[in-house]
Amino acid sequence: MSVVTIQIGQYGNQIGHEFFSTLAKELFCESENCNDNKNKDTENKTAQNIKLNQNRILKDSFEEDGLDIFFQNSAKNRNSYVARCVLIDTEAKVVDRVLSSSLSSISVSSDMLNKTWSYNKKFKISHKYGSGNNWAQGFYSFGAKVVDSLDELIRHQVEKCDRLGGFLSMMSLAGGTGSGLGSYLIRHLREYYDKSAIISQVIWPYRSGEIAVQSYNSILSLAHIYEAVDSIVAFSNDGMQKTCQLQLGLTKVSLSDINRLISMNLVHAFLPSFTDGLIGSYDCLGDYINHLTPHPDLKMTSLMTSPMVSDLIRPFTVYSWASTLKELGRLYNLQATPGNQFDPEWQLKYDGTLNNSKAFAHILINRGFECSLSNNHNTNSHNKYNSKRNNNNNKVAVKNEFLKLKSSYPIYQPNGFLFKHHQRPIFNQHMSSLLAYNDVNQMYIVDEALEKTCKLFENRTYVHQYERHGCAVDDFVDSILMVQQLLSNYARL
Ligand SMILES: Nc1nc2c(ncn2[C@@H]2O[C@H](COP(=O)(O)OP(=O)(O)OP(=O)(O)O)[C@@H](O)[C@H]2O)c(=O)[nH]1
Ligand SMILES: [Mg+2]
Repeated sequence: MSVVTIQIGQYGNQIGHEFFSTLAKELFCESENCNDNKNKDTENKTAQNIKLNQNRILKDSFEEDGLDIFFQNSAKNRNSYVARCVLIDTEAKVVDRVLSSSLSSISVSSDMLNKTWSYNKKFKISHKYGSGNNWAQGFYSFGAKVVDSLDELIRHQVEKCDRLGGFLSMMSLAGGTGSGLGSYLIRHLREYYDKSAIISQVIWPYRSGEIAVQSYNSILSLAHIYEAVDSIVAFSNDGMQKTCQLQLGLTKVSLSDINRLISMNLVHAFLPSFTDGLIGSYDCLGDYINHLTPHPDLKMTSLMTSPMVSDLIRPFTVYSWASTLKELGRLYNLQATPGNQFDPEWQLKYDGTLNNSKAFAHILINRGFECSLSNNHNTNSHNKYNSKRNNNNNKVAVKNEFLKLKSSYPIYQPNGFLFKHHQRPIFNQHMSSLLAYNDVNQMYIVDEALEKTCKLFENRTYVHQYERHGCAVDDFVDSILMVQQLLSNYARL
């Protein structure tokens, strides 16, 4: 099941590049963590060899599957991979930079096995000038202009997939191209690929106004993509900045730091993982959508990962499932509880306004040694290896922390908490956990953007700039109503 990624606008292209680089680093690398030497002394040589072979098979299929989802093997060189991706921006600068940096990312180190990745230059569309942070310019002026060429490129990428697992689009909500042209394209995609999965990864702007009309753009794009996509995976620049400070200990946070963190979350979420007791091929977007956003009214999701440690202290960090899951629970509760530290003003403003005590669904993914909850379901090769490796202490720790995490947050639907795992460690960490959640937490950002939009719109501030590109006052009214409905859907949880 392969996924075609579509990078739109500055954010879309920058995060897309970081995402593919993180994937490549992970999948090209002979992870030393895969070769578990820890129990050397207690096991005889034959057992060790069996284990090493099992690890190798497991690792190979993980890497093969992971690569096949997001990359195509180059016909000329089997060590070189081409991202299954279409790149679009209305100005050439960012796309060109991203294209050239992927071409120069040729690895020479032995642990990367001399594998390389790049974009295919033919799959880019760019123009001279951007959309000037104007959603209407991206949607109305550029949308119709570029949609046919885009269609063609996307169709070509789809034809290169043995089986299409869906589309992953990446864009900001606040700019003009990503939000405007991106919304146009996503609606168009839905018309042509009505049965395919579409996940849109978006970034909320910094709250303290980078762009005067950012709330307009955010509300217009959210309203225009909501129906067309299956899930929205959203991060906010403020939230990620705080996470960089809290988890990575950074004092000065750049957009690159934020992008690196977002990419790690996405890679954790979409690389292969298994559900106990389920046999079958892995469908990264489908599995996410089926569990987290099966309801058409509730599609807002986000991700968090633990442990997130800086490269500097990673080699000196001692990992355990108990501490990893405990940390995840702590971070989640920090974010979920009114009075969270991610945004202190939220407490003052929203305490009690929204019913922020409920989630619709969660997915927990554990990656690394002895990560499974059970050893009873030998239904696929992964579990078979895993069960042999499970040591009781770790299993108990995983189970205890898992149950705590599960019960710390009431979930609306029965069986709303899905547990997934894969024994292959990632990010050079023996163990790591990701929580994907569909809950009311993000609603404070939506609510705030809506409030700002309504304030501006009351006096028709800046509206003429949108009308110039064919955006009617009714577009604003419909979008505001749509987002109000979205808020009330979550408030009912
Ligand atoms: N995290 C992160 N945010 C970014 C990045 N680039 C832009 N943004 C955010 O995206 C918003 C602006 O959107 P852009 O993606 O720059 O706009 P665009 O889609 O290129 O549209 P135009 O430039 O108006 O044509 C702001 O909220 C920025 O903070 C990035 O690399 N990382
Ligand atoms: Mg731009």
